[in-house]
Amino acid sequence: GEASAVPAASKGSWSSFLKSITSFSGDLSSLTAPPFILSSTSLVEYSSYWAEHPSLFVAPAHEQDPAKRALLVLKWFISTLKQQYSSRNESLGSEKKPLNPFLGELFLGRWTDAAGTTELVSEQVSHHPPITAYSISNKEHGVRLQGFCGQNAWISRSLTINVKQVGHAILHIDAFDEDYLITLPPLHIEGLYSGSPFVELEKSTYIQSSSGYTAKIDYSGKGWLSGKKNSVTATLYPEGREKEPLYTIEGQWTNTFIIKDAKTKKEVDKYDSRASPTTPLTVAPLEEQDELESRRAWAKVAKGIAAGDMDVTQREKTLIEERQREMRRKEKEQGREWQRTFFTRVESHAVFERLAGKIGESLDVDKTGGIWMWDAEKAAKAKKPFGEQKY
Ligand code: CLR
Repeated sequence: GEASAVPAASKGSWSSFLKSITSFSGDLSSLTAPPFILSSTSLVEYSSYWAEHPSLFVAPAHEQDPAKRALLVLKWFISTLKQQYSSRNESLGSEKKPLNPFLGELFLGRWTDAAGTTELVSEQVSHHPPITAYSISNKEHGVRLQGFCGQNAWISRSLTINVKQVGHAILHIDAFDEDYLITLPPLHIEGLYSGSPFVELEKSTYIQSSSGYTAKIDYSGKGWLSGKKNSVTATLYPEGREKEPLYTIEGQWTNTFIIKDAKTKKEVDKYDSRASPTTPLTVAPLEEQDELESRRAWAKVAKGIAAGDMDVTQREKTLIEERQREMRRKEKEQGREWQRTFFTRVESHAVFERLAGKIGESLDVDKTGGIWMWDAEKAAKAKKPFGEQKY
């Protein structure tokens, strides 16, 4: 069998965890995992993976040719996959179980680099089902990404956790008043048996632009087509003309991919993640953070996890959960609902509906607790990080 990554003292708890999940399906936050596989990072922080290379994020805003612009959006999207799906393996040694965000939890920050200031607002807008909404924007370049997401999971007999992502993201480019609808890849978690879980992406996703271009991205892993792990291929084509691609992409999202002109087969661009360092996100110091901000709210739990002290971890987690239950109880009693800080639930989403139809997507409102939209009015009133009052 595979070499085990489970610490000797955790062998028992890991095998009982594996036994307990064999018939699991539904909400991943309900899984109780052994301490060694817990991370002290809340899932609300994962929204930051979308823009750890701010220059790639804003690049499309400066391309005049609409096809090349769509290609730059595709390039940026593929470049984010490494942070999204393999950064825990790199920083923590394996995939870990993130903290379950509480309703209203916020993660605010900014990247400051050659692309200027790129701001991140991430908010847990629903607890049942767990849904995170986010907005990432760079005003100087006129680019904003808005989205919301959740996960549905089930286990297959081979001890693989299968995850379907619900929700989507929309990138808006002011200069061209253009939108790109981005769908999210299904994934599965392997390596559970040996205690070293990792993510593999599967099937395909789309990026549909309002300017009439479609990108289809296909994912495969080890022992599949190319045989290499984290493989990706993509084509960019004029909407409805899949057989007439303009550009093709091939490679591995964890290291390099090559972009070719589909007609001439000549390489036009390439991306090497190892040669593209990320820009670190700046968050306010804990003492300046709001009580709803993730790192401040979870600070004691995080300390417990870091110290391997499960008593402290459990006690502090329970405190947060009890406070949340009490708040929900009061709201129910008074017939009101928790007011989200930056987002609002809306009945319909015109941009989404216009673009989704072209790629056969639909909104699954039941699974996302609604359609979540950035609310500029709320944001103007909200307290911002770094002591600023206005957004
Ligand atoms: C969240 C949204 C991000 C992309 C992303 C990456 C990894 C996913 C995560 C999402 C959701 C939670 C997730 C995680 C990988 C493992 C983790 C599915 C989709 C689960 C909850 C951990 C299960 C516990 C085992 C490791 C024991 O944009």
